[in-house]
Amino acid sequence: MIPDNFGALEKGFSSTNAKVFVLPVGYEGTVTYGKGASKGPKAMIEASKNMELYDEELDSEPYLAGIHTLNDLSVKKDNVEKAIEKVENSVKNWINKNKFPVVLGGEHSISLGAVRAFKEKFNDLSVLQIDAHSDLRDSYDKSKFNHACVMRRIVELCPIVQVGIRSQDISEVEFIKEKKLKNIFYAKDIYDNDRWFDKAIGGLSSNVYLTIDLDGLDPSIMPSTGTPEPGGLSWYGLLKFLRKVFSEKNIVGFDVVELAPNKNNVAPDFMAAKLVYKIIGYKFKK
Ligand SMILES: [Mn+2]
Repeated sequence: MIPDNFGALEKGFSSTNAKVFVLPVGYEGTVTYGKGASKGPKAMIEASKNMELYDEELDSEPYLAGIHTLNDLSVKKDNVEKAIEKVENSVKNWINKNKFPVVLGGEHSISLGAVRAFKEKFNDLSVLQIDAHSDLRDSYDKSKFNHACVMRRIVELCPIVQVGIRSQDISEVEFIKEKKLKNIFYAKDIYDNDRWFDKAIGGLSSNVYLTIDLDGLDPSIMPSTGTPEPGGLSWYGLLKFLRKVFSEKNIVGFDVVELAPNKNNVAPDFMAAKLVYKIIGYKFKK
């Protein structure tokens, strides 16, 4: 019987003594187009069970830090604010126990709960977002907590750096101008070079929460998202950037959201799982 947890780890590495706590949040309530994000966490965990645990880039075995997988946080579909609050309370609980939380989505709106929890603990918190969309609308579909508004709610709490952006509404562009937001790295400017790395990292404070909407990656490699956009980040491009971020900043926790799995193509599920594992490796590499 294969252990049913992230990485299919034996008890010694998956108990509550682990440093990393994986919090699956299969919440999907405000998604506007392609559905299926509620199945994202399960698909990532399933894929992770078939993943090799040695990392050749780091020459290490990231699971040795211990990875504990929690039960999915079940939340009613029609109550996004409740979902955000539940994520906040759960994350707060684990950071107070000195765990490193990894939130698996689910739709992007849940990231707000994690950011609220970290903001309480780290006054200087900033948020690094990988995404095709800037998610800066004030409200959408009559809700201020729609997944298209998540970064607007977050920027009300702390500074943000946005990477991979290539899909916006004019109201978001006006907001960016009005607030003089400087740290938006458009896909069109960054896809073929690394010159932006230092500037992007320079926009972050020392304690950083990382939120990865998988549609930040190119749909040729990550088609399993509700709102795919052409011209996204590459696998190695993203990893190279993240590795530099981890070498210069203290990442306090992260999420990977918006995986809408397609049972006819499991490669994106494996990619999402591997991304989570890579990031755990960057965090805990000796
Ligand atoms: Mn997005």
